[in-house]
Amino acid sequence: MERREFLKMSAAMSAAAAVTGCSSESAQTTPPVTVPVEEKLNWSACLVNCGSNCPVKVYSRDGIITRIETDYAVEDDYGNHQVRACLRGRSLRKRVYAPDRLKYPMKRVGPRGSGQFERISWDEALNTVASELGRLRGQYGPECTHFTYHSGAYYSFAGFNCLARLMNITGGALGAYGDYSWAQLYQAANYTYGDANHGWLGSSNAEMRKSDLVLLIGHNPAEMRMSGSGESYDYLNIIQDKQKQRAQDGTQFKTIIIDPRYTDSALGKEDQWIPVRPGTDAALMEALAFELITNNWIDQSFLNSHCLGFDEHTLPAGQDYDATYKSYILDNTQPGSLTAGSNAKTPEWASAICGVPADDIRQLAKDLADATTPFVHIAASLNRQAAGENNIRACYMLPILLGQVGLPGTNNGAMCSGASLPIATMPTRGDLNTVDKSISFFTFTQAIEDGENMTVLRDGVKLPADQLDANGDGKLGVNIKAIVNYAGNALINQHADTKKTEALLKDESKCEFIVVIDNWMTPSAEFADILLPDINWLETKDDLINQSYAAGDTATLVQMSSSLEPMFECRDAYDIALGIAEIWGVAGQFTEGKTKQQWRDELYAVAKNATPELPSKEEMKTQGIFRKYLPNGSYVVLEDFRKDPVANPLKTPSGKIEIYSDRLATLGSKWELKEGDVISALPKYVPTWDGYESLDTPEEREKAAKYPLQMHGYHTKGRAHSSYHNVPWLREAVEDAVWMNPIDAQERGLSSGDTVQVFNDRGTIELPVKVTPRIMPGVTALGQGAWFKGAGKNIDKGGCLNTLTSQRPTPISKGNGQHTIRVQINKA
Ligand SMILES: Nc1nc2c(c(=O)[nH]1)N[C@H]1C(S)=C(S)[C@@H](COP(=O)(O)OP(=O)(O)OC[C@H]3O[C@@H](n4cnc5c(=O)[nH]c(N)nc54)[C@H](O)[C@@H]3O)O[C@H]1N2
Ligand SMILES: Nc1nc2c(c(=O)[nH]1)N[C@H]1C(S)=C(S)[C@@H](COP(=O)(O)OP(=O)(O)OC[C@H]3O[C@@H](n4cnc5c(=O)[nH]c(N)nc54)[C@H](O)[C@@H]3O)O[C@H]1N2
Ligand code: SF4
Ligand SMILES: [Mo]
Repeated sequence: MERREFLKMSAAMSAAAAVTGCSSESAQTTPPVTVPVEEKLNWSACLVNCGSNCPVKVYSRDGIITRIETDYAVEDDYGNHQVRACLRGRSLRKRVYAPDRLKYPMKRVGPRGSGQFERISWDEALNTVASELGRLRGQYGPECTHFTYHSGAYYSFAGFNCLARLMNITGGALGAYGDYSWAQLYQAANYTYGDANHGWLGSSNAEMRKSDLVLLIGHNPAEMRMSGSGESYDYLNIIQDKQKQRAQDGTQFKTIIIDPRYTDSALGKEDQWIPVRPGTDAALMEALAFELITNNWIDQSFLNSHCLGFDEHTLPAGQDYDATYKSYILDNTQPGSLTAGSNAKTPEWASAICGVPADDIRQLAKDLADATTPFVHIAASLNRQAAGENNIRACYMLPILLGQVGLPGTNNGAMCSGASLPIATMPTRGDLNTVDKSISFFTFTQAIEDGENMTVLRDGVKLPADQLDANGDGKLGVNIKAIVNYAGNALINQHADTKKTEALLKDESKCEFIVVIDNWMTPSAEFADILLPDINWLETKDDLINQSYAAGDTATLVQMSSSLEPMFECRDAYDIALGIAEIWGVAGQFTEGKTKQQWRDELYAVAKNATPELPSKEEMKTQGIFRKYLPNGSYVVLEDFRKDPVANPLKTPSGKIEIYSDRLATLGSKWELKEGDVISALPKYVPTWDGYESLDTPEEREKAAKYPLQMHGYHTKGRAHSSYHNVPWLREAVEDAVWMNPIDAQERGLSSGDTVQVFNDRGTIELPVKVTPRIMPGVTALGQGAWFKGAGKNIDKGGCLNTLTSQRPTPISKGNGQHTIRVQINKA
């Protein structure tokens, strides 16, 4: 059996090598194989976290993938169009047959992180996991167990939910709130619009069709929403139509992109690119506000009726004019006056910080005021900066000041809503979780180091009310002792400061047990004590998947079937969780007496019930995909609130859009903040650690001089995070190189292709440089997600961006400012 599977894998690898013209080690030793069998087609899906879950057509012979195709079942008419996979999905065959695919359960035999493993049986592996987790959970309580962040496999059935379910029915695990994507954005939304739903997801993409000015602030759909049916497709289709119409009859329409890089979303498709220094958008927004206010381009009646804290007309309780946004922007103390003080947020003031010429700021303000339906889209990239919460709040002010909220063709600044169709997922039984404490996802390394002493007011620990003292403070009281890392590479690669994480994880007295469940030998897998091989997406059968959380305007359901057997000894998460449940004697609770097939049929029935037009399971096996354009129609965010703010109040304490947040004023005065961290009632630009303007301390000034270049990350076409890194086709197609402006390159004597060292106090990476005017001077950028190769070494030649990033949490959400980086770059 095993030998046969090895032969199959070798055959697949040599087939892949024949296509690329490369030879892999195994290809040279492959015996000839006869492949007379009929080719089969199965629909499956790409389950990464890029916001889509594209269907893929998997052709196979005798259980070996022969080729991957994408959807072309319908004519490509927009609205009923093809849902095509991007370059990554199309390379899936290479990913399934990557040489580092995990084949058997393994245990660590060298020091942790050394990558030395030995094959063991599933019995031994599951018994070790069960006994180690049992031992630690018995000794420290279930709250010593932590699931590290994971977004590598969006299964609806045999995925993470099975492991969460196992933990919950046996006491639970330490909670983690927030995520690497949007933690700061959730808080900005929460404090401004009352809940994350009204600031996280905004109007649907289709509303752009009614807009005459689309402003993308750090939004780059062409690279980070690449699905052939996703947001990038909607965006391109809409702007192409609008630009055609403009050429024909002069209809007003403009697209403006604010980004330090000239992205693929631009490339001639934009009307204007405004490069901005990373982390300084808030200063730019304040100058735009200055222009809107002083030219009387604001919507005063909207500000009066729907907002709190703009000026003397909507004073927050107990405050006077000095506390309002208008007073702050104009730096004056006289209600009704437009006289500006010496600290007014003028275009000249902002220009020195954000790098946008003052005249361009004035023109942008005028363009926004002239537009009848401006559509403002702020990307999550701005929230991954040191003052992420304030960046997003500052940008929300544009549509708010203009009163362009809740109306057709507008957006309140949030990321576009994606269409979706309901499906059911494996129930996790969160109701049985006995652990009522949680930490911010980003502070798990701190909780390994010294969770016991992490507090509510300093570290953002969340405790139940009865565990808080009179001041509202309290300690977490436990360290993370056991980690379950499933379908995630955030144990080290995707988390910040890899060298610091490496040192922490290597100390086995701290986190005593780590189980990693993955498909490949990733940097996180190398830190496992027990390593379990999951099956691959293309090997799964009968999972109904929706098109994830950023599907764009076309909702899709995909039926995953397979003619492949799981390779080698791989097992899916359901079987892994059930195996441990059996050892712990809770198999009955885990299965509820149902077989796997019964679970899957039941979950399908729920989806079918919710969408009766969905074909039967059998029909879906051949049809593969079910699509529906705008199933709930186009959506305008805050439409009801706009119509009647009294009848449809927001969930903020005032029921209004809170420009001034009393809750944040309280947090700012009560929480223990690090030097330079600001939590302010009003959205405010503030200098930050490792920002363009350094913090005003001797150490920070010295650091800024030592590391003169700003750097920021971005989500590259070549990967979804670290996923797909091990596909050589993609490494060739999308070079991992640090982008640098010719002015900075000339100063350093660098040309494109030179190998450089990029370094700061946290570490050094080595990789090629790409010299290009597509990035502004003084700023450098690197696609995140390359695999860390710096364990035990001084230089990370893998070029993992997180070797340079900081674990210092952001002020409110205690989240990840991973786009805030300062470096120096020299020729290697
Ligand atoms: N190809 C691909 N697509 C992906 C992913 C992936 O890894 N690969 N990941 C997915 C996930 S989980 C997420 S959360 C999203 C992330 O989506 P985003 O957070 O929007 O993506 P980023 O690429 O980080 O940033 C988008 C753009 O913002 C710019 N930028 C960086 N800092 C600043 C700043 O301070 N101001 C301004 N104005 N612009 C700035 C970058 O140059 C980049 O072009 O992407 C999703 N899509
Ligand atoms: N510097 C910097 N760091 C960042 C970001 C940034 O912009 N800059 N972005 C952050 C963001 S927004 C996010 S969402 C995170 C993403 O961080 P992660 O959620 O860690 O995402 P991936 O790197 O894609 O890792 C997914 C893992 O799942 C594994 N996997 C894939 N399929 C399967 C499967 O079927 N079963 C199992 N068991 N495993 C599987 C992959 O091999 C991989 O190890 O990264 C964050 N890190
Ligand atoms: S990476 Fe995203 S866009 Fe590309 S195929 Fe996979 S799901 Fe689709
Ligand atoms: Mo993300």
